[in-house]
Amino acid sequence: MKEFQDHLLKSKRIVALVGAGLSVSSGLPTFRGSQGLWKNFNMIDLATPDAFYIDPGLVWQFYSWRRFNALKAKPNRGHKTLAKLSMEAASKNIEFITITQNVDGLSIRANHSKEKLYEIHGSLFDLKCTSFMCNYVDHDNFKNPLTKALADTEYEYDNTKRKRKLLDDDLDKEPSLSPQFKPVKEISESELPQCPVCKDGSLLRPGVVWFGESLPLRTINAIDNFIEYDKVDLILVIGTSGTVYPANSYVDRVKVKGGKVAIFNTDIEDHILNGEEKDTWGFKGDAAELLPKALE
Ligand code: BV8
Repeated sequence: MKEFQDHLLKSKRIVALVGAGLSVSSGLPTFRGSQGLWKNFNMIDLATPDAFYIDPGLVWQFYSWRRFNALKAKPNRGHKTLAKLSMEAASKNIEFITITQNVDGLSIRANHSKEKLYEIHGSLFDLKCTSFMCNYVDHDNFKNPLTKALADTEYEYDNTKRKRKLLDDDLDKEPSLSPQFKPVKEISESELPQCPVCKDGSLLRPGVVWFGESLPLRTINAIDNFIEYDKVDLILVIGTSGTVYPANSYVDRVKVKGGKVAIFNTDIEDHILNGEEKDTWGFKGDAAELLPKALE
């Protein structure tokens, strides 16, 4: 940790790349560790335009369940540490940004500086019209449930059992949770969130980036500029499996320009933990516990 902290103190340009693991301590499930958690569906299979086209009622129940749990969740010490760094960076003459793949809104609620936070996959609390002719977007809509029919998706994601297992090696095994969900039910389009502007009553959809959809260009350009403009001294890779493109491309882009990497994850390969990976530190554990120790 000392070598890392020495480098941190010298770093003038830092990027934090955040994934679902940062929100685990706030009680929210990851994508990878939660296969089949949501009513025997793979969450990845629900985060696609096709899934929404085929069964908007099912996808809206999935997102209503995630909105409910994200609203119930509280930012943890990991979110707050990054937020504090974002607020203090300028006074320490540090250029800092957080790139989050998470859509749970917890970084903003932790008072992270808005202009230094890039929610590259959007937010559960943004809604947008599905009609090509309409550009209606509703930001920061925390109404819960969004419609009467979606009220039944207020399930508790009961991860108390997981908490005890948080650092166990069997984290990747199927969570031994009995699904706490009522059966997914048929919901007609008329009972789903509708665009208030469109005359033809188009559906609203969650303002997130689904698999197969491109990320907001403005966001991508801003991140590219930050990474390419000048050498990033350090990228903090926090609670992410690195499976999703283009988020996962940022680590190599920093490394190839001479930046160093610090990984905070409950699941880290031995060669990284043993310091065998060049310019890479690995800190195994819960990001909510590790970040305050490492960064404050
Ligand atoms: C794009 C929003 C191009 C929705 C998300 C093959 C087929 C089809 C597509 C592709 C393909 N190959 C590549 C692609 C592209 C695809 C992709 O990467 N697919 C992957 C699955 C292979 N990418 C895209 O489609 C992207 N778009 O490429 O556009 C394009 C260009 C022009 C025109 C059209 C298209 C869009 C990707 C965005 C998808 N949307 N989210 C929603 O959230 O519902 S991504 C989604 O996955 C979430 O954001 C989530 O964050 C992410 C999963 O990643 P992680 O955050 O890393 O989460 P994960 O569960 O995987 O890992 C958790 C980690 O935490 C683990 O390592 C675990 O060990 C660790 N952990 C657990 N507990 C803790 C912890 N760490 C610390 N502390 C703890 N306590």
